[in-house]
Amino acid sequence: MNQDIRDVRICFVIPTYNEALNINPLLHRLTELYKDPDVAFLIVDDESPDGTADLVKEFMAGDSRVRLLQGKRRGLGDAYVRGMTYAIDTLGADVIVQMDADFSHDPAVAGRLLDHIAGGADVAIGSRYVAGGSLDSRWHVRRKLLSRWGNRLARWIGGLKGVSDCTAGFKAIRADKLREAKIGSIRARGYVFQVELLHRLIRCRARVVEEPIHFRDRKHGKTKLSMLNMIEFFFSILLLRLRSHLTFIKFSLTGVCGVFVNLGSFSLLLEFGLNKFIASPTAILVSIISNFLMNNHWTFGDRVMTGRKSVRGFKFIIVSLIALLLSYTVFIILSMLFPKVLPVLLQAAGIAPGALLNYYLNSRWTFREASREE
Ligand SMILES: Nc1nc2c(ncn2[C@@H]2O[C@H](COP(=O)(O)OP(=O)(O)OP(=O)(O)O)[C@@H](O)[C@H]2O)c(=O)[nH]1
Ligand SMILES: [Mg+2]
Repeated sequence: MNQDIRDVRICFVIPTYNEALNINPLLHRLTELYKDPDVAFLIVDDESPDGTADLVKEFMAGDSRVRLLQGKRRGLGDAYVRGMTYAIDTLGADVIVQMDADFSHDPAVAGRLLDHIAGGADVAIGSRYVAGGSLDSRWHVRRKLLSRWGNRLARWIGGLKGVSDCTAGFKAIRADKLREAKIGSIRARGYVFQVELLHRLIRCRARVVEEPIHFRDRKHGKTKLSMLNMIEFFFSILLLRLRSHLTFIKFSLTGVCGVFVNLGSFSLLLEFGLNKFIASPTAILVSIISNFLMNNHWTFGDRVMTGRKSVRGFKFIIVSLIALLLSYTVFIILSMLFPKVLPVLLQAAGIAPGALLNYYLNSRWTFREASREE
């Protein structure tokens, strides 16, 4: 293990469910390999009926670096969220190593993952699908196909094109990136947790590297992969994809609301006897302000943004003017090219590119995410 990584607090987070046959040999191996007093080993056990937790407690008596977090069984994802949050907030971990308890992940390889972190990576994946990586030949062909296709789906539908092993459960991750990725809000229960976590980390511009590993079949015990997990996997990946379009849908809905706010306030101002030439720009201004507030708090509300709200408001107005200019230019050009076409159709044709540019600039500039500002 690289010297630089020894100055940081490392915490292995290992979820267990009925791993009584594996846990002791695993803890022996890990504590032997990683002797530094700043390394902790957190076992997250969910009331395993086979007494896994009791074995961990026995081990803890001889090595205070081993910790146990117990909870109700709500799936692998939930166990990881609890474990990682505890490791960061309570144990003060700077780097998390996540791995299975069944020896599928070779404890010695964790050192190589940590070397990548010391070298500047935010996430180091123990990868089965990069050159040099491999799967246990004893794995049933059905299991191999499931894993391969699960990965392909995650890459294509989930939008994780740059990563070869998107479902890997063996990773070293910097704690500050996990915080930035707001892992506490991950709701994925089963194995799809790995995909959602990676998706969030990549959105936070995490530097990801992949280290080839040989993935061994579990040493003892039974798999917990269920049909329900597979169904959850498929739908969650679709949702991940939809979520990136969701921002655009919210932006469009905000635009539609803006039209109603504009016309509503225009009529109201006329009711109060205001001159229509003053009521019109006032109504436009009111709709720009309401659009800005909706976008700031709702459309892009889940983004972490730095900078003052007033500055964002100013940028929003500039973007609105640029989009207006584009719409108007398209309208003029089309009016010259097709003088006989109904003006309302030409006006509608102008709105489309204006709205797209409006979204693009607001998303990339006005409401830009803090992590994208380097
Ligand atoms: N705490 C907790 N751990 C779990 C849960 N489900 C699985 N695990 C643990 O998560 C790790 C991965 O689960 P596995 O059953 O090995 O899943 P897998 O590696 O895809 O499948 P096999 O190795 O073929 O059994 C193991 O250490 C399990 O004990 C759970 O609901 N809660
Ligand atoms: Mg396993």
